[in-house]
Amino acid sequence: MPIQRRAVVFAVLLLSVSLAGAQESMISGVPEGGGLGCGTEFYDDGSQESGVTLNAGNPPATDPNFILGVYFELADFGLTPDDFELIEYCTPDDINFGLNGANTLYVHNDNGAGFPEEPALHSAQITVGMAGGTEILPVVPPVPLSGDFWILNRGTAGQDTASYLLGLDTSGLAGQSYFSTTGLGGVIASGLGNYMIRATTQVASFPVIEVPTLGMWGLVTLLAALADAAVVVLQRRA
Ligand SMILES: [Ca+2]
Repeated sequence: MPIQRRAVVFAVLLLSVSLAGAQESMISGVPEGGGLGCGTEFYDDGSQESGVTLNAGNPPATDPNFILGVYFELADFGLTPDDFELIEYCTPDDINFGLNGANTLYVHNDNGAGFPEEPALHSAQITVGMAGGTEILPVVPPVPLSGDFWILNRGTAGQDTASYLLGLDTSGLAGQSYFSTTGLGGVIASGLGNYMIRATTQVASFPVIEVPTLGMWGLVTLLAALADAAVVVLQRRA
């Protein structure tokens, strides 16, 4: 990266403005197009205007208490509890922020009170920050979802400290994006926009239970066996 550009990026990071909450910050970079065309459940508009991080300039990518996540409520999408499963999730990487690194996304059930609960149902690594394009994360085999759920970008041991970042849609505010600096129980609604994580679900593929077909001779044999058993019982009682 040219020295001037690196300096601009560094300055942008230092000047990041926290608009809501103490440590949720918007960061800026160079848009390189793209657009998020994936997902069946989402709250963003598909175009990434910015990025969001926590503790701008020193994002705690290794601390699991630091969380950027989307709360997916079934009622918003006409989904029925216990009737669907997650097959994929995705996030954009359409802006060059001049930094690049691994982040880890986690899928959690809601605890019924509007907070994600342990344990994570699925996790996958993404690489964001250099406009690498949409990250699509397949879930194989699909994960059954019993109700409202969350997908979180959460600090994870071993990650690059400077890489904690998530795509941000500032075109609206759906109210389903949350951040935390104190773990799962401390999530707070974002005031910056919609964090860009999308889910793809399908109607659950329940396991098929095989019922053996008896046929005529099988049925006769079964009835004969039951009759024998009845005779034995009667003889014992006599
Ligand atoms: Ca947008």
